[in-house]
Amino acid sequence: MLSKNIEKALNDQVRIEAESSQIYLSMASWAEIHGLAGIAKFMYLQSDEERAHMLKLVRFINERGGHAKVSELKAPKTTYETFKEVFNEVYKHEVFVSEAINELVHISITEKDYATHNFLQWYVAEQIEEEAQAKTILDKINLIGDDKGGLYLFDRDLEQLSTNG
Ligand code: OFO
Repeated sequence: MLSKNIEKALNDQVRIEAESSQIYLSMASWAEIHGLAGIAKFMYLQSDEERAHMLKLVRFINERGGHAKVSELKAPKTTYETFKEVFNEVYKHEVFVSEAINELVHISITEKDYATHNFLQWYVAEQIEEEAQAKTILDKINLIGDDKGGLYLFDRDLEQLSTNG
């Protein structure tokens, strides 16, 4: 059974994951109308993944005797100056999500809720991966600079990344 405190903290994370999905969906749409098909595909996929993260939390909360709540979401930004700005924001956002997960882990330890603690380990591992991926992509972007040919290849790379995994 979840304590009220943990239930609330998990519900806050439901909202964060839902907002992450909206942010990446908005980035996908921006990339799509700017002819960046690879980036769009990558972002649509990220958006689906974030929704899956949200659903996993919803099911866990309910399974543990809580009530997962679907709440109002903050509207994401709709326009970006450059694709570099997009990925800077992805990286910053993933760091923010990792901090939120860490805080949740901390609460689960203080409350001695080891079932929740165990459940959260999947998110800890996922955040390590997502932060690393965002960082690798940013490093690539910094290598490309303003080179148009580089952007073309980068977009194609992301298309492949979204197809392979
Ligand atoms: Fe939900 O994994 Fe990123 O944010």
